[in-house]
Amino acid sequence: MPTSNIATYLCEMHHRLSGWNDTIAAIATPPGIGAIGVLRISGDQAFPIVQRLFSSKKLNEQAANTLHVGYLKEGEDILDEVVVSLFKKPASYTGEDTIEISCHGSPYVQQQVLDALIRNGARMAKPGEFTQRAFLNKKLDLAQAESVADLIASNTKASQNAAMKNMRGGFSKVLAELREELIKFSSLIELELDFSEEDVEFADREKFSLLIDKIDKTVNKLLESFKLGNVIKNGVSVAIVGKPNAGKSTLLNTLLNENRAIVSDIAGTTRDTIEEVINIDGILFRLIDTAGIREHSQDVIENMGVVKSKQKIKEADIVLYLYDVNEMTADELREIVESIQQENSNTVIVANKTDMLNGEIQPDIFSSIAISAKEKSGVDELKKRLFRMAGGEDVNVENIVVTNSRHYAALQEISKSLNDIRSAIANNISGDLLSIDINCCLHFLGEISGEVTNEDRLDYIFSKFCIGK
Ligand SMILES: Nc1nc2c(ncn2[C@@H]2O[C@H](COP(=O)(O)OP(=O)(O)OP(=O)(O)O)[C@@H](O)[C@H]2O)c(=O)[nH]1
Ligand SMILES: [Mg+2]
Repeated sequence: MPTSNIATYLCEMHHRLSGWNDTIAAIATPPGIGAIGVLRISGDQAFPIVQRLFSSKKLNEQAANTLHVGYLKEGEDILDEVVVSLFKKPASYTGEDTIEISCHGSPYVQQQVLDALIRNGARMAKPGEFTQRAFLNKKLDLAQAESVADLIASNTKASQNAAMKNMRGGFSKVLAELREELIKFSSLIELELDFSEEDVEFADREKFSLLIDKIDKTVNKLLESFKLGNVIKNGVSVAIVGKPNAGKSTLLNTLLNENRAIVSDIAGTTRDTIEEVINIDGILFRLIDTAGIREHSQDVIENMGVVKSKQKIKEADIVLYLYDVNEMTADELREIVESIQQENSNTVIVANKTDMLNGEIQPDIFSSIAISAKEKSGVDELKKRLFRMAGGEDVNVENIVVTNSRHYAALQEISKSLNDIRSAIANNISGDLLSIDINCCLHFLGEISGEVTNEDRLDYIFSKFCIGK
């Protein structure tokens, strides 16, 4: 057998052993009772398997993308009255023949239908296996497939937007195009190696440098967008800190619009930290109400709370320092804010209880915001400030945003290899060494779209999906 045939044979064997030729089935709708439940079946045997249960029409004679009502029967047992939707390869989500069965939404009925499909030759799908097949059949690249999971998990307008843009091609397409251009140069440089004795240059170094700059610019923009991507995907943590009785818990309640935390005029009311989430214009903020900061408390438990608050200052994305306008001198405020900013420079200073102001408000040293947590005044301005500090203004711009840490890590590697290529060109390094740097860059570019990957890695990525997707 010629080597190429052996390779094809081995590849096919491998696919067969790892189950890629199986026809897979799963319940695609979430567990529990619903109006309808949808099952999916995909693979070469999808039509014959469903045909054995659905006798009223010849399914393979029906046009693609059509719906058919009928009974699903196993022998004389009627499983359910269903609607089947037919998709023929390659024009389906997975790129294979696929049928979706909409049945009544009882978990029992859905399980019966799934069992019948499996008895008739389908295999239970693994998490993400439908999307993994879509990837292997080149319906989506890897970054696009991953955004399918992000889209399913999205819980705000901003995260839905970012996932949708990436799913529809987003940056992986741009990177794939740049990769193609780089491959061309790489092969020219490798060609030079074959003619090394003649000292020829097939790859125009000037054009090559321009391409490297172009890739670098794109990659840097994407790297920068990750900060916002993280905000969109994971939200922003805000530690509300201040002295006992400053009104921290009152502010938390006001921002949440509900009485979540206990408020009292006894200093030291909040003992432990309380966390709640609010959505400001599409971004999620995790508000953390802490125990008041004071240096020496007699109460051991309260002291533990205070230690925790200090830790929260370090960990939080934003520190909101709240003080009582009537209980603070300008000097003391300066001293406290400076010590907080040593731990975390992303702070917003908020003067509270302005409804009770006697005397003057502190001169505006830290562009602080004046509010009354109790009377709910100044709160909109505070929300706007938090939104701005989180970079929220860039959310709705049409820019593509990197939200996935796997992509971020690969982009960092690309950036490093671009620097290596640059210095190799600048130092007139020999072609074979330059080739190594280029291959490194190509490798990481390919990792994002999934052109370069190994199977374990793929299995890991898709295992984080839900079953049925
Ligand atoms: N007048 C006025 N009183 C307020 C305002 N905000 C809070 N208070 C009062 O201040 C007292 C303390 O409020 P809390 O919200 O419990 O203060 P805290 O900072 O959480 O206090 P600890 O949990 O003890 O650290 C309560 O009596 C609140 O009603 C405000 O804007 N104006
Ligand atoms: Mg409190």
